[in-house]
Amino acid sequence: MIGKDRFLVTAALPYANGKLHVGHIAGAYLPADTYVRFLRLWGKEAIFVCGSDENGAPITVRALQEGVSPQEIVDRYDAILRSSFAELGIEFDIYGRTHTPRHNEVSQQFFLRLLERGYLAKRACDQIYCRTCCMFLPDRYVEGICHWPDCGGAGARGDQCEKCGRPIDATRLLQPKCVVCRQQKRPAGDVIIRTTEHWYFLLDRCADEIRRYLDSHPEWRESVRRFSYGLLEQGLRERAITRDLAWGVPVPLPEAAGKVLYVWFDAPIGYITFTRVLCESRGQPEGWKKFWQDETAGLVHFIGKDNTVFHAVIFPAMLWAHGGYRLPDAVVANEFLNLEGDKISTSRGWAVWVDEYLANFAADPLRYYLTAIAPETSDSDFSWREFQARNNGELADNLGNFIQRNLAFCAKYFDGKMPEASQGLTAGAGLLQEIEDSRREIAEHLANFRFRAGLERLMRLSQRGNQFLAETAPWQMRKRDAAACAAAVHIGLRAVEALSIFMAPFLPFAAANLRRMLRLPAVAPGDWLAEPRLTVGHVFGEPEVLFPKIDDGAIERQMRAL
Ligand code: B3M
Ligand code: ZN
Repeated sequence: MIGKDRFLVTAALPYANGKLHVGHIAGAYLPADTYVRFLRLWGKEAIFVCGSDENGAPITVRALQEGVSPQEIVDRYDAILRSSFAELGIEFDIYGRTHTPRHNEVSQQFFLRLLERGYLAKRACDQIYCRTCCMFLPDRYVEGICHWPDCGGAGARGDQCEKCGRPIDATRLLQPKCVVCRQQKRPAGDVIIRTTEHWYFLLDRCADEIRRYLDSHPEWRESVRRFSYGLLEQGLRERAITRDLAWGVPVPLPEAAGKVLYVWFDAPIGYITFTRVLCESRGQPEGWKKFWQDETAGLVHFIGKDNTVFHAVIFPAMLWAHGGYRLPDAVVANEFLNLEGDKISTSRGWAVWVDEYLANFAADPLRYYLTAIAPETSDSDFSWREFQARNNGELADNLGNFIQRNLAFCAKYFDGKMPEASQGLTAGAGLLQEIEDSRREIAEHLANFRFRAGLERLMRLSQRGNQFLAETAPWQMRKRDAAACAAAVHIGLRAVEALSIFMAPFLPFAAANLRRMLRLPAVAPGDWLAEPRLTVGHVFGEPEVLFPKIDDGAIERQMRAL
């Protein structure tokens, strides 16, 4: 896919009913941002699309809990989400909102097209109704025992079982309970099954196409393929895509008053809405089509694994059933991040919140750590002690140290100017080759969504640089062979320049600081493959500490706050 010229990269739309924690960032947003930054450095056109997921039950129930309007909830959290992403350097080209007239219009058109093409059917159906709340309960707000015979897990929600991950029919949940009542600390609501009518997406009719689609992507991560084929084996079933709720995208049919589109129907369409709004804002109202209708573009979704069913099966089926759309090239799903050995839980407050992290630490150490332990193929664990160790022992003592030593040495003995490079320094030839090997191998890893491996390869280049300094010891060589010393420092600084580019997708803030120290322009599209800019006599800026160490006290305060 890396051969394509332009890319649309999306990250799962976070619900605008809560703050972001490190699990969200590790799950989808950080790898997506790293990937987009790399694509641009590689010389590709890339647009990065995300936005607040503002419709659906998660919002209405939070509003009920707080006794405020859903609009107040989404306004509050949309602002918090935006600032958290910005401060982490997760930079979208558009960060939209789904509770907007424009998104309603795009979603309703999509719905009517499916209806016209015969992929929707109206069905009377039984739904869980809470007589205490006087409302039909959305899936996420019914909880009970999973109805899959080989699971039977407790805590299954009305849409998906947390234990086996399979889709749930809320009316088949065993011992259903109303979550809204529980959260309102009321006695368990009087939950009954009541008949209503909803429109169903005939997903079962898309099974053959979805199988062909999955078969065409053997390169996808095994976890996504296994889960998606598993759903096909169980048999795809039609899914209700409307709800008896006041908050959401109104169903565009006269007989559907009081009903809205199911949030998981409209949310993925948000990727299309936001692409259209972005292209219109750039004076290219038809520009969205070169991403959504043109296979020569790369279309990549970044998600957490609990969103796999919607991104690898249901949304592609919607796009196919609608007609005129191409299907995504890649669905990159990370597994879960745990915290100090336990599952992150917003309800239990067991989380490291992004805004609280940023009040105490810089963004890059978190970006570094979350990439270094990224749950790409299995769950991983955030530990404050390890966070400190990796910042101090790797970012500071390896990468920061190598950069610092070269610039400080150059400032002290070469007047802060890029020294002459004489030939014949074999050790230097090894490091120059290591730079070229890293350029190719890091790119290969990032182009294939292997972010941990890409970062490890970057750190290996820096380690090799530190070894080079130890082997050549320019501070000793200076007295006996000034030319060879100059060559060693020249080559070390070439490695520093290469690192300023290769680290940029992972550590954008440090890369920008380093470029300033090098008196080089900020990294720009295509720099990954560009010729080195540093020439003999280039004047450097003052070296500064790129990665300050984190002391025990700062970590102990965080651990106590958990
Ligand atoms: N907001 C679910 C989630 O945050 C949902 C993602 C929508 S992506 C179209 O896990
Ligand atoms: Zn209730």
